[in-house]
Amino acid sequence: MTEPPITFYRLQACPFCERVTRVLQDLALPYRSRFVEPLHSRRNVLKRVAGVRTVPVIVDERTGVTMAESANIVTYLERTYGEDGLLGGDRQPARDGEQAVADGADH
Ligand SMILES: N[C@@H](CCC(=O)N[C@@H](CS)C(=O)NCC(=O)O)C(=O)O
Repeated sequence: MTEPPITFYRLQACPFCERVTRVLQDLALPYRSRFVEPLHSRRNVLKRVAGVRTVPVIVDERTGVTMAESANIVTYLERTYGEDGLLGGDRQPARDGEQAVADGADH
C-alpha cells in the first residue's frame, strides 16, 4: 500500500492539532499520523524535519511543503486541496482498503 503523501506530526489532546485534523478530514485527505514525544525537549525528530519543536506540523510530499503553525497549515490545506484550491480537482481519493484518516500511533 502506498504511503499517504501527507505526514501529520501531532500530539494527543492538542487543540491546535485537532484543528488541523478537522480540516484534513473535511477535505478527505489521506494522511499518516506521527505522534511526537510529549516532552518538548525530546522532539528532536520534529526539530530535524521542520526546524521547530511545536506541533502541529505537516509534511506534504506532493508539493514539497513542510509547515508548522495551525493557522498556516489550515490556510495551506484549503488553498491547495479545497474545492477551488490549486490541486482541489486533481486529488486522488482514498482507495478501497486505504484509510482516509489517521492510522493511529506511530513513533
Ligand atoms: N501557535 C501554534 C501553537 C502550537 C502549540 O502551542 N502546540 C503545543 C501543543 S498543543 C506545543 O507543541 N507546545 C510545545 C511548545 O510550546 O514548545 C499553532 O497554532 O500551531
